[in-house]
Amino acid sequence: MLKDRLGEKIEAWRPRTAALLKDYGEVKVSDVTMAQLIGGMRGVKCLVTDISYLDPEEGIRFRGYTIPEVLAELPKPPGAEMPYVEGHVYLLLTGDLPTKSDVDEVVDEFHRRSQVPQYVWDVLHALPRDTHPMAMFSAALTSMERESEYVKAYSKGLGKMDHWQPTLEDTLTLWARLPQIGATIYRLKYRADTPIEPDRDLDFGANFARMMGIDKPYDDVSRLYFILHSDHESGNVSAHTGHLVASALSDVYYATSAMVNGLAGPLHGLANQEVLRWIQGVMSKMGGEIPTEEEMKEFVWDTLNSGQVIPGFGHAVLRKTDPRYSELRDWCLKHLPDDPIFRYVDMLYQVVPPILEEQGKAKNPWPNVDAQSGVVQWFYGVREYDFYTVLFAIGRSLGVLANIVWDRALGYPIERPKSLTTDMLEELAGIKK
Ligand code: NMX
Ligand code: MLT
Repeated sequence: MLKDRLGEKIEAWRPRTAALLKDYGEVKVSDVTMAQLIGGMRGVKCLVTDISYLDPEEGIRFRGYTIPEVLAELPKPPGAEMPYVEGHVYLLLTGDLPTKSDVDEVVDEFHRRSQVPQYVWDVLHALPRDTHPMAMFSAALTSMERESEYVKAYSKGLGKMDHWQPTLEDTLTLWARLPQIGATIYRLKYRADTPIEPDRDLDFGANFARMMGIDKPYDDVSRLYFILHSDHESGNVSAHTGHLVASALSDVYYATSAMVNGLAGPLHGLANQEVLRWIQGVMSKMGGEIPTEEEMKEFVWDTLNSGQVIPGFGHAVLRKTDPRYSELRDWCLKHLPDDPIFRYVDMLYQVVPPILEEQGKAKNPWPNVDAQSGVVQWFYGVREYDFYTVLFAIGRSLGVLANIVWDRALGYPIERPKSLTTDMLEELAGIKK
């Protein structure tokens, strides 16, 4: 059983955290400079997670496995190119590669918990039809807060060491419902409110594709997409927000909704919609023609000179092409090499990095995942690009909630860093007495 396996892992892990805290609590991990304080805490080592680690040169590893390793090692549904999302969930939670029967158990768990309450659909219908899909998604999640098993257990008096158990309950229920909530928002907003019921024989990715109303290989696209976006260590806005909110012992419905709100910013997850919006702008100026490299360079410079960022490029930690970008590019090269939008995206890969280098501001001129993810969705018929960040959010919830379960298991306290005033900084700098 997943819960028993996780329980064993947690029991074995706790003494490690306890020893670090008790015997090595004074060991210095990081210094903080003035620039880091004012500059978004870039590079300050102040969070702990074992779910994933981001190396600036190599990219993300999930539980120690690179993206190609994860895609190769996790069990796959019969005939599928991409692994079960449920297997990835097992890996994120336990740190172990699952067997096929481990995966089957998670598939069953999700089916058992997947019934979305009617009031969620009522909430979504009550919102104005031009509400952004991320706001709809966030509202749907918050509305389910009344279901929290954690809140019920806490109000009865829950020992600190047991907090992870009802948190896991809530987590599994929330994960099980996300594909239907996401797909139903899509069908409500862009397909004349024609929701498609889930099929309880299908896995997470295939069910999502079915409920979106899109044929194969969109099931594999969905599996790939959710796995790639699942986690990016803990400092990014969505992961950090989820962790921060949960540290107040807010339940996972609140924490996930908050995570979604953070992901909805254009410098973070919303960049995937911005990439397609930017490309569409260029296409309409070009009358649908593919620009020459020289013309594309002009569009890029125009954007930069008007003070905007080039969406999908740059990163706070990465210093190379994002391996998630490379994985999606490989998918495009295999399945849609001649797609006109892919040709735009690929031309941007050639054109943008040297321009960002010449401009000399961005520390990383290379593309991130968002530069390459929208084109895949577009190709399979999801052309309403303001929906793309919901897909990111479904994926990101996998890592964020796995982290929250472990935060509770290891008893991490409420997060509360210290702030200083500008006067104090000027005193530290010696400018002011
Ligand atoms: N286009 C133009 N300018 C850029 C870009 C870009 N793609 N990336 C960084 N810069 C600028 C940045 O705005 C800053 O300018 P200023 O000094 O005038 O404020 C300067 O370069 C230094 O920024 P960095 O230290 O390189 O980047 P930072 O760590 O602050 O921010 C991002 C990282 C990802 C927010 C930034 O690269 C960016 O805005 N990229 C475009 C938006 C994007 O693709 N976001 C998605 C990130 C991935 N995700 O999914 O979340
Ligand atoms: C992410 O996946 O969260 C983004 O690449 C942003 C980040 O890691 O800073």
